[in-house]
Amino acid sequence: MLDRTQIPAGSIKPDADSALLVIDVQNSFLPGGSLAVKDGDRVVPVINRIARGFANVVLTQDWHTADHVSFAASHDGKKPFETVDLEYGKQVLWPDHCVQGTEGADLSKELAIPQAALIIRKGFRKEIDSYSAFTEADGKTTTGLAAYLKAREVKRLFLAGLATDFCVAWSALDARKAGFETCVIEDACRGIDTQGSLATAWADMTKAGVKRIQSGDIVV
Ligand code: VGL
Ligand code: ZN
Repeated sequence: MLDRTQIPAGSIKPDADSALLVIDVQNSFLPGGSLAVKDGDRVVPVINRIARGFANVVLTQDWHTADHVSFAASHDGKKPFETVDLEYGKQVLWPDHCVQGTEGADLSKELAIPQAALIIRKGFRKEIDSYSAFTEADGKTTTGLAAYLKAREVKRLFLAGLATDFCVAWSALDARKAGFETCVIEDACRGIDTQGSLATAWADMTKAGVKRIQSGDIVV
């Protein structure tokens, strides 16, 4: 049985209908950051290399208030990686991260994608998180990204960044819901992997028709 390796290396050529979405490559998620993703910095050279093949690039930035509902510190007696039930569903609680205007929220200085045309900030309202670049955690408030991409006649999305099992996966699932062909570039992402989240995310993405590719599959 063939698996994703059936896509020959170097066989995908980004075209005018393609866009690269670079998710949350921010200091808080990089080594030394408050919610450091293991080997998170390793995605940066991979992303910089493939980005050269894309005319359309959108960056995202997790952008929380200092007292954000997704922070464990905002809930008495709760610790990071525990969960709470909120109006919009189950919320994993995190260490404070990506606070608006702080260094942790800055994009990595090592990212080299000068042609990036748009930065989408998300999770900027105190009461509601947004892992997804498309729709906030209430499942209905839009960031406007799908409409932007459709207005630009983008049909095919490639996702890279942090973290595979949260903001990348939720963005990829919403991209499918919005009707985009969606590829996640596995080696251009790293996961947090709490309570089985990485395996669950890949299972959900596969079921939704998200393609799992490697950076070497892309012609740049
Ligand atoms: C993320 C946890 C909390 C992410 C953002 O970028 O994947 N994860 N906020
Ligand atoms: Zn966050």
